[in-house]
Amino acid sequence: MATDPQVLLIMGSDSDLPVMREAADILSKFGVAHEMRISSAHRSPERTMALASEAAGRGVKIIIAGAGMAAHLAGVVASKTILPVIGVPMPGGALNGVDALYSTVQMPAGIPVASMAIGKAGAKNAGLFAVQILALADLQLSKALVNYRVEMDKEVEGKDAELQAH
Ligand code: RP5
Repeated sequence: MATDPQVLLIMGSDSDLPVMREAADILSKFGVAHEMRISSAHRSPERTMALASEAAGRGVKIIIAGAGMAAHLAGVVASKTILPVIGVPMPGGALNGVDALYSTVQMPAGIPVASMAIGKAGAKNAGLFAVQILALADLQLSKALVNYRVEMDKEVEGKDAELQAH
């Protein structure tokens, strides 16, 4: 993106991209400038730590980190920045994301990671959670979030009306 990113999305592998796009799509929908990067806590630890430690200086406000299996990415990123870090556990592998969920959510005291659900729902919520944090200091974003909820409510109502008609 041309504009300075407010949200930095880091994923451990390009295989995480289809899931992490859910977060990026939400950020695009709300007009939040973001940047997507691939960097692994295990395969490219120095690059990952540099991305995390340089983020605040680049104007980034929130980091979303998605990884699978022994998912240390969100925790490692959180250890190198005081920006809020939202973790997204990836599905797949022998344990289908439960390993990544535990790795992401079970942070020892002192270095928090806001862990979302496994997979696309978690990635989408990571995007929304980032927008909610930014909306604390942005009235336009908070209005857009209220509108998003109204639309969601209408959608459920529409589906219920359809069901009642049959
Ligand atoms: C993690 O290992 C990545 O985040 C990915 O979810 C998982 C598997 O990576 P690949 O073998 O598909 O590159 O580090």
